[in-house]
Amino acid sequence: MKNKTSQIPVLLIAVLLFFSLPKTEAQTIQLNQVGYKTNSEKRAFITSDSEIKAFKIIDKLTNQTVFEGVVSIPKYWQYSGTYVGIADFSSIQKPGKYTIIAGNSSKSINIDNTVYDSLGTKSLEAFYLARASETISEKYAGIYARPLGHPDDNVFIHASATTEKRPEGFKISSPGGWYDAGDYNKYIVNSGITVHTLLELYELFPDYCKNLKLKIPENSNQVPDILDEILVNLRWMLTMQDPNDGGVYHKLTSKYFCGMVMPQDDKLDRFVVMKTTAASLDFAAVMAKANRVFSKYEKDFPNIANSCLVASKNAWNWAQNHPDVLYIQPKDISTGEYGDNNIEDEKYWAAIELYLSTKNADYLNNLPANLKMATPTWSQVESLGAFSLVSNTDKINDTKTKQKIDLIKQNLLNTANQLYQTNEESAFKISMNSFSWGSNSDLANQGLLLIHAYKITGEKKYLKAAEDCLHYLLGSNPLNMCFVTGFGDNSPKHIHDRRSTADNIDAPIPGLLVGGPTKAARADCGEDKYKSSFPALSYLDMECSYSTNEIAINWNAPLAFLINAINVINKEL
Ligand SMILES: [Ca+2]
Ligand SMILES: [Ca+2]
Repeated sequence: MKNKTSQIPVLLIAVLLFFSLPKTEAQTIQLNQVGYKTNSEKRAFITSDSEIKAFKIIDKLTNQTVFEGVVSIPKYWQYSGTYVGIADFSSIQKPGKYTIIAGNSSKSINIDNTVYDSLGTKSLEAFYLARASETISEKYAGIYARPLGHPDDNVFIHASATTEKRPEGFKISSPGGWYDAGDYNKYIVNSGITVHTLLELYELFPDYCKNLKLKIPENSNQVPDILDEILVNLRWMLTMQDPNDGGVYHKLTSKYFCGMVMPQDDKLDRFVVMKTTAASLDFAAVMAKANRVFSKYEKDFPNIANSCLVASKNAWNWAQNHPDVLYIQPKDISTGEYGDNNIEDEKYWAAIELYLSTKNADYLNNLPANLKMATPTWSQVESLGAFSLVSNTDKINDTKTKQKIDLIKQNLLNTANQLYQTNEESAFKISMNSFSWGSNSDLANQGLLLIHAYKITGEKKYLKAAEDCLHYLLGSNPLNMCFVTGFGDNSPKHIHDRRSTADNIDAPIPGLLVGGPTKAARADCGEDKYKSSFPALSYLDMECSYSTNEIAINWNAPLAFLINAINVINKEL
């Protein structure tokens, strides 16, 4: 999009330099391997031991050079220990297939307004493939079809969750929902943020979502397919509430992780474990949001919207009466904890969703007036409430509440501005400067937050920074990896996922975002397997690497949000 004409004198010198470069130096080009929309900012990142000063772009169809440019002065990136120059070819807006040549390296480029379509749908269809308690049929899943796993119709109440009416050993039915990650357990707090993120995509872009056709069994009914898919997990979540008191079980799990087997081959007993305040509040938030969305589909799903609201209020009331029940992993359970010591943010999120669905401003009474907004993760969710406010501002009338909401929006923008600043300073143009467990999803969630900043302000800088997150995830990174299975020319092949390991199919299940680089738990494969001590290079495409190469529903949801949001906004521009 940037006009390159002002750089012509520099360009001529650069072109001369280009042809005088030695032809043997080692260097690489990193870019978005899936492709660019015609009006995207387009950059290749050149990491090289010797300085590469120029690049050119060739149209594959005509074999003609269509652009020659200079590589920016390399900038050191401390997270990978590399010097990175930028080759900007944003001015190429004609759809097509191109080759970029810099030094001795070359790489393919796709430019087309449809490049994100396939990943947009595949990232959502991945949820269908993760459904528990139902046969995954060949008609929709192709080679990834599989028999029904985990009926979950005989789930034990664990000792940590007993009540008079549901004593230890009592059995409930809690079928459906999505497997959480590389394992087959189901966790409410992680389901909460995942469902919110997908509902948020729908609330912000309903018309686009209505036209998203997914390969799922419900794709011929009158309901948008994304809502059909969300409902699969919502219905499961509803079963996780104790109807006797409104409290919500933290998770449905076996006592320990099963082996690397297919879902139908895991025969371990399953339990619901401990009601917690965090699970009840996350549940209350998501059910209140679902009430708003599904109230428009009363004819298709009679009483679902109302059931969601009733369930939400009951869970909220339980949390009011049990304000600080934190999750404590029982001694006989060793699966994922999803423990969280600070649940003020969960309260904040649930209060906002209940306010938006009931119009009762009392829910907002005890909200902290000036809360800093962090990029969302499963344990840090105040921004999810803020996002819902952004997509529902038309529902708010009274002045006092409006003032409160303006402050919340400003706090969201403050965070977006920090992210933008980091992006501006970053050699790889990303808003992230730490590599925690699930770093790829952190970046996807930053992109999601930046999209909301764009929706609030209309300022394109936020949109561009959001798209930069996507470029990194799809290949513009020092590992030269497209971090989504089945996409790009270098993507993960050996993900930490029981299905992908046990199914005897070489290619992993497609459309899955892996956790990405982190130094958080390199003992998983053995410290010596990780070749670099730099955090952005600390990644292994091996099954053992659950710290960097696992997949998870709460990681795929922000990917699906980001790629579909950018796809639709781009169509609107
Ligand atoms: Ca449908
Ligand atoms: Ca929290």
